[in-house]
Amino acid sequence: VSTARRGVVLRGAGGVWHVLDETGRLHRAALKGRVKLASGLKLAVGDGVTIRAAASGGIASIAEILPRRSSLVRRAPGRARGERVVVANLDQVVVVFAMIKPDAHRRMLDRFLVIAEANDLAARIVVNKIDLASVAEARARFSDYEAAGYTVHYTSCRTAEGLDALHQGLQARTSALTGPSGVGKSSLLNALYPGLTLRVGALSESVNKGRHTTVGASMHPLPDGGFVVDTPGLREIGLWGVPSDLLGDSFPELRARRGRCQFADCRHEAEPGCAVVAGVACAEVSGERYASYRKLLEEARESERVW
Ligand SMILES: Nc1nc2c(ncn2[C@@H]2O[C@H](COP(=O)(O)OP(=O)(O)O)[C@@H](O)[C@H]2O)c(=O)[nH]1
Ligand SMILES: [Mg+2]
Ligand SMILES: [Zn+2]
Repeated sequence: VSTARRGVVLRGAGGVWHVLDETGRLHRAALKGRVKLASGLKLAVGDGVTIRAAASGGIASIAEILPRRSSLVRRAPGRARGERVVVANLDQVVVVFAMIKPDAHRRMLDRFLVIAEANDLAARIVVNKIDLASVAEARARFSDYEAAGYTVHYTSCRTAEGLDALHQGLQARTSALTGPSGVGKSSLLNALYPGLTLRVGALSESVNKGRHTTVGASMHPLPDGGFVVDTPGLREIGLWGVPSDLLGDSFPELRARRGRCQFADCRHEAEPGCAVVAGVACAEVSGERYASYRKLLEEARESERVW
């Protein structure tokens, strides 16, 4: 009889899960039906598990799913049913954009940040390719995110600017790295971890080409501790079913003012005594971020009507 080992699920396909055990060995493992029932959980990438090696070279079995410290969830809008955990045990979402080529898409950035906030996950922003502009220009364009409390890394793979700080930000954490294609995600990872052939993005991009299939998340261990997680589905347009009444609290600078609104359930639209609207009027709250909030609020309500 083999002993149980702890491990973490790196990826899964067709009922076979790749589990990295605590000694650094990779196992192919399968989940038995009664494990699912006992825990009430569906296994997800990022889950901590215990596995039992197969007696004679076959596939290992997953004996137990360990409690989660966080989960990145995709919901059907307005419903608890149909919830799917995309990645378990993430520490942060790292959203990568380019200063130019392609131009940073602020609404898309706000969408990623809302998804992180709605899942109680920290987020940091990377503005790459700053060699193609000035740092002053980049800082001016993203200052409202810094004011909202986000860490913004200004980086260049060409000059290596900002890479040390980003490296520290990823160390010993599990980070979902996301952003549009062409902004430099693969280049950043190759610059940060030379010699490590991380295929983040490459795999999902090629598999997705011309198809409507969504490829599941995959985790990649980093040489100095921590993981980067590729979550291809996160790049799809949409709010992932973030309920409209959670939206105001998913903008940190709006959340900080809510207590000063006249109404406790203020949606920061046309209500009297709204501290957010007042903040926008005196430029203490970014007008662009507020415009994003209003647009995403409409979008969330629209999908709730449809559902
Ligand atoms: N000028 C400049 N180009 C970059 C930088 N980082 C990446 N690139 C280029 O941008 C293109 C897309 O990079 P890639 O890493 O494949 O982006 P990904 O799709 O996000 O993984 C490539 O031609 C890179 O050489 C940067 O910091 N500065
Ligand atoms: Mg790439
Ligand atoms: Zn308000």
